[in-house]
Amino acid sequence: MAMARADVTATVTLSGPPNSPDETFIASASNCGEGSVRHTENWKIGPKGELGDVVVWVVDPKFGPNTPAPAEPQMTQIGCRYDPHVLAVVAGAPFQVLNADPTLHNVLARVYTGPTDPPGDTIFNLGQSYKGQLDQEQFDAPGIYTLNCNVHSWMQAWVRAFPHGCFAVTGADGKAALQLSSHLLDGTYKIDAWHPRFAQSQEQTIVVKAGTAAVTFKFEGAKSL
Ligand SMILES: [Cu+2]
Repeated sequence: MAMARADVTATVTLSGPPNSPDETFIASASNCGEGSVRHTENWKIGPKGELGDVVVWVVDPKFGPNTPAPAEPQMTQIGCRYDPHVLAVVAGAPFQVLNADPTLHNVLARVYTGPTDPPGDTIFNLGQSYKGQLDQEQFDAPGIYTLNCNVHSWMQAWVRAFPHGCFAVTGADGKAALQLSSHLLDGTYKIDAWHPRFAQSQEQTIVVKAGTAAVTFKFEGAKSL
């Protein structure tokens, strides 16, 4: 009997306190559906250090036949925040952008050039004026991009675009199952993880058998931006 194929799964934890913990601030905004007391969204850390908003991907995946196209992701503006805070997409493939607020947002997408440099080229600047407005956008090149809204200065999200669909983003439980990974050919792969508050590569090696492997990443708070 053939062994059932499962996903490549990742578990990500943070050890020690981060260098830039979240802070509370007052936002002046109407029709945002939330109070004016807000907090920055740098960290999603669980009780045991489970780290959310971490993008995990196979570096150079080799897929078997009949591998389906990955699901089309969506970025939602809700409560004058981006949901999710960190999104992964396939370069050259469309993703959806939804305004779920009864107010004007614009989505300014720029190239992320590093923690100390100003943002790079503008990729698109999408105005969304009404609740329910749904548009499609895409990033043609793999890379890291930031989204900002000029109406609500605190709104920020990250989008990481890949040349393939074998990636996932950890939830609040620090866990992720990489989409399409059950279609990987057996073999040895590099796998990496990225969180917006870290500059270092976390690359390690996994051996995938029957589409399955489990990997653990540990980020150190002391090395965070
Ligand atoms: Cu906005």
